[in-house]
Amino acid sequence: MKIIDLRSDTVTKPTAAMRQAMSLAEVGDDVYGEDVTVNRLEAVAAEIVGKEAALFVPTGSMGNQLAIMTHCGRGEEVICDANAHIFHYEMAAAGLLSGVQLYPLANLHSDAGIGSLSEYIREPLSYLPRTRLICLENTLNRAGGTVINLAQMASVYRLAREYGLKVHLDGARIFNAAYALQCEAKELTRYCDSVMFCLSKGLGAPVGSILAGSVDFITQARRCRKLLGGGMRQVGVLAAAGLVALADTSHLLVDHEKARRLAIMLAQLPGVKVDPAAVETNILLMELEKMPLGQFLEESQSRGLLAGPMGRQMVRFVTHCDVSMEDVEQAGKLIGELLL
Ligand code: TLP
Repeated sequence: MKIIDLRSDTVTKPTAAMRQAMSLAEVGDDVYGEDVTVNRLEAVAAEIVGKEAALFVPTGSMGNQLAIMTHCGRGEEVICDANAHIFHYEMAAAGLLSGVQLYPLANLHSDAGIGSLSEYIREPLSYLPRTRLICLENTLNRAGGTVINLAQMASVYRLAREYGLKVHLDGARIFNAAYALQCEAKELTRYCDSVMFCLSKGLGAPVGSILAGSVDFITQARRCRKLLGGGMRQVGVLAAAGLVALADTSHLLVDHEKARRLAIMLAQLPGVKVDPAAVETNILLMELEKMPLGQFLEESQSRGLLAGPMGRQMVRFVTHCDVSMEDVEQAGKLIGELLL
């Protein structure tokens, strides 16, 4: 049975071009700074997001945690959206590794949320924690891959500057955001001090993410990466795939069309709620009105369709380059049959 895997864009496999580049990659010991392929990837990545320097890290989670560890001191506070990946899916690492407290705000990623953000920045009183960092996520995974626009990012950055805070952008899917906004990734990352983006999601590389920022920031983050056991030696074999991934990101736009197509199909079905207008990128959330989530996921799996849970009654579908438009239409049909 053919499997249509819409659990995540993390399931994408390296292309033939990536595998070839990996097999030919020139490598060296990256802890000594001698892996020329890693050095090239870091230079290219820094340029793409308009930052002075970049660091190749094994995962997006490590990139985010290095940013928190580098920007913050113990006992300080990080404001984030209540849907943020760093809050839900990073194993409480911010508290565990950096000794910071997350302050998750409902709907931070909205005009209203940004409008009231200053209320949550701590006053400089001796008995309060110190706010140090605002973490944004574009696209916001848990909200269904939604996008915050340039004006919203600019407002947060301006406010952060006013209060002497730093801004970190979890841009795991920054290129999806940029395509949705019809701008360059660089335009978005102007409004943050550091950014993490993933090579191993919709871009299809097998492993790896990038953390970018100022030279000083990356120098310190590199020390923290070693501290966490992330010094990776001859890792040019992986960086080579990352370079191929960054050479052409335009297929992400097609992924957005696939998600919209699926949303339109699902919106017509009984027993579920889907808002096609809410689908801005490659992630689509479907609310089950009657069927228990576990039952839906089991029955769709038995028909060859994999999806993921998001909360208690929400199913997440993520489109990517390893599923075709036909696969997506087939998925829509299968779900229609399952819900009958
Ligand atoms: N997201 C994964 C799961 O962890 C939920 C997925 O399937 O979407 N930031 C964002 C916004 C992410 O979506 C993810 C991964 C990460 C960071 C972490 O990246 P990795 O998995 O490389 O640690």
